[in-house]
Amino acid sequence: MYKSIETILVEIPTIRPHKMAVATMQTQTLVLVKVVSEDGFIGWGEATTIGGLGYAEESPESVKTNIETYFAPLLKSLKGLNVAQTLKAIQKNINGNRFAKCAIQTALLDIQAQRLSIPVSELLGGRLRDSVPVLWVLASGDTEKDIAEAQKMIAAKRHNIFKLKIGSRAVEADVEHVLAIKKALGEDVSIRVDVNRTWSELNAIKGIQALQDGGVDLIEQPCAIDNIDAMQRLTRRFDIAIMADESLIGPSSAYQLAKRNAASVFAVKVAQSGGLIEGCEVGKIAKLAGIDLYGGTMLEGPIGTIASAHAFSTFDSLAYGTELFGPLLLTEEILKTPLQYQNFELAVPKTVGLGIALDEDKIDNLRRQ
Ligand code: MUC
Ligand code: MG
Repeated sequence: MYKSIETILVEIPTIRPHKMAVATMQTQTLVLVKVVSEDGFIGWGEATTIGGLGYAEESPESVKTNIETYFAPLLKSLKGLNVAQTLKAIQKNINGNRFAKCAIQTALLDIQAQRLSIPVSELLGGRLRDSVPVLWVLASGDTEKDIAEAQKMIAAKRHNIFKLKIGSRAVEADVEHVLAIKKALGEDVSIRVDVNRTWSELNAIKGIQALQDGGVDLIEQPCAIDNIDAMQRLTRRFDIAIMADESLIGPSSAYQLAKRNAASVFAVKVAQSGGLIEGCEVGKIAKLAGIDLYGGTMLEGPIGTIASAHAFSTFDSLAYGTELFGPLLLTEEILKTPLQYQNFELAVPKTVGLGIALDEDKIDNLRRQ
């Protein structure tokens, strides 16, 4: 059924240093997976992460090794199965490795959607929208530079919602930085913050109170990944939206977080969920629990970004929009036609499969040797 599975690491410098509490990125390593089926279709998937092992449990190198050593031989050995049965066989034979599983699943769905002449969104239950709102992340590390960057984005109609990466300075310094940006951009511009799990619960109470009073709209992952009790208490204590990001790793954890009222918003990431299908399952759990949705990113390049957009286009409500800006942070384009960002939104292609065409010469030039 599948005759070749190739994992390619591509190194692309970012347009500026991207400073987060978990890592400062100057280059992003895209993890691209190309699958060729025996009936002649080519499917692409992506398993990009942030900061090596700084963010999640899989690194670009572990994904490549595990796909080559375990996923590829398994896929080549499976005969006569449909996509659902193939994914089931992967689940049965391979534990963990959500990013690698997401990349392989994306490529198989890309192939199947091409075979059926439909966009990937239609395999996932069907799109409810043809574009998704996209915010921008301010992470230069400098307040004045961030304000200037945001003003440029608003003027160009690229983004009008901003997320600020905080958590590496003292709470007071972070609050001062965020509120200066909020004041400069004005009432109508939504400001959210991502603490990337660095606050203790006491620091969180102090920081969230000040940010809520200052007009910030959302606090992302204030406390440690496993500190669900703190997330629950903060969600109950404050009116401001508290969003789970790193604590949310697929449908079972979505169920646990929902059951414990440990977030008012879920940041759905297809790689963290273990695939596009599982990302949609997280969306369903949120819907049933009355939790709002936000489309997250692992700062993927265009493949993971558009795959996520296909999944998020099927969500009933996407109350907090998305952060699918990954390709815009990179200095090189690996598509023959870039993704379409306009009027503060990203278009979800209507053509078959993922609806993108890779520039394989460019990929060859950028690949890690
Ligand atoms: C994260 O924690 O949300 C998403 C956007 C960004 O700048 O960093 C990522 C990771
Ligand atoms: Mg986050």
